[in-house]
Amino acid sequence: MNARVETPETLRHDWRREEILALFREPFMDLMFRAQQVHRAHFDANAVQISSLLSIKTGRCSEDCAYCPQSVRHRDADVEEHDLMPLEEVLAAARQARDSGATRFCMGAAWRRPKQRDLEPVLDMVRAVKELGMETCLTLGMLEAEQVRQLREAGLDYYNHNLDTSPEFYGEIITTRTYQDRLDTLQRVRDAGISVCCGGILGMGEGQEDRAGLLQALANQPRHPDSVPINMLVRVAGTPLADAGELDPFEFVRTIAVARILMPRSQVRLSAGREHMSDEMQALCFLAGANSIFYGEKLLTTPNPAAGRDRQLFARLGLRPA
Ligand code: SAM
Ligand code: DTB
Ligand code: SF4
Repeated sequence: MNARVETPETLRHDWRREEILALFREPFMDLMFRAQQVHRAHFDANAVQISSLLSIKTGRCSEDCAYCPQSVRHRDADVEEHDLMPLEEVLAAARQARDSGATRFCMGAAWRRPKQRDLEPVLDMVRAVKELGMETCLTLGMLEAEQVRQLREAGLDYYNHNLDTSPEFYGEIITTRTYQDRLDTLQRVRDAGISVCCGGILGMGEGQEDRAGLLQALANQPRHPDSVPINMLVRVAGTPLADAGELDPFEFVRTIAVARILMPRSQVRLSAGREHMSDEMQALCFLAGANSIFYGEKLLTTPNPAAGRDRQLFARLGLRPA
């Protein structure tokens, strides 16, 4: 095994697919060891950053993302639709998240791209959540440069926009916007100096090639995303992926480990899908280099582990909120 620890000076943006696949094919123990070495060179291995999520506008989205219960095309998916929430309700949720230990508050809206009249109240939310002393994150779909500028001015810390999967598999999952559309929004966000949160979803029927392709696309951007959410597909009834086959849990853990090795200084977030993971599986993900989670009993529209279960897990593993 060729275990060279990555240092900031050797952050790479030229990963080849074959090199990444070679990492995926390493014996599990070797891969985990290497990921731990990289992880410990850059982070406190016992600290996990905690983010909390709120869906500020739910459902009736015009996009056709096959995994998503919020698409207007997936009428059989059961979500509680609502327009943009009032500021006071958002603030109450943020306060509660802060008081239970979250340091970042992530607000998501089911839009293809926000209109100007949508964005203005969201700017107020960013300002108000920052005043609570929390980091702010938004995920609103595609953005124009002027919108990014306004978000920057309001003090937004992070923008989440996922690549979701490899360029090759992408067309199987979404047809209403292109991979390049997503890369363009990410570039605008990066250029404005807002931290980028960008990751993907596993277990959508993609192959290992595609998981490697997703990580390649993430790592080979001009800067590694500051935060990399790795979601396990939540199979929601009424969506085209409701019956997707289960991904081998070890393959999920391997993907986290490879993400850690490729993007040594990024926060790798064990995101959606924890509700159906055992504590042992989550511990393996942390061992592979995941160092962030979503905390609180709801993601956007689907359940997340209850706060009590997470507190217990942290205590049993000796993990600390970062
Ligand atoms: N509409 C915006 C967008 O797509 O950019 C923001 C909200 S969207 C729900 C945020 C992300 O949640 C998606 O990019 C996708 O990666 C993730 N997501 C949505 N549904 C999911 C599911 N069923 N399982 C896992 N992740 C999911
Ligand atoms: C991300 O990568 N995962 C979060 C967040 N970014 C916005 C969303 C997960 C959503 C899971 C399905 C749902 O609850 O609707
Ligand atoms: Fe809309 Fe986002 Fe869901 Fe796609 S993932 S359907 S863009 S809310």
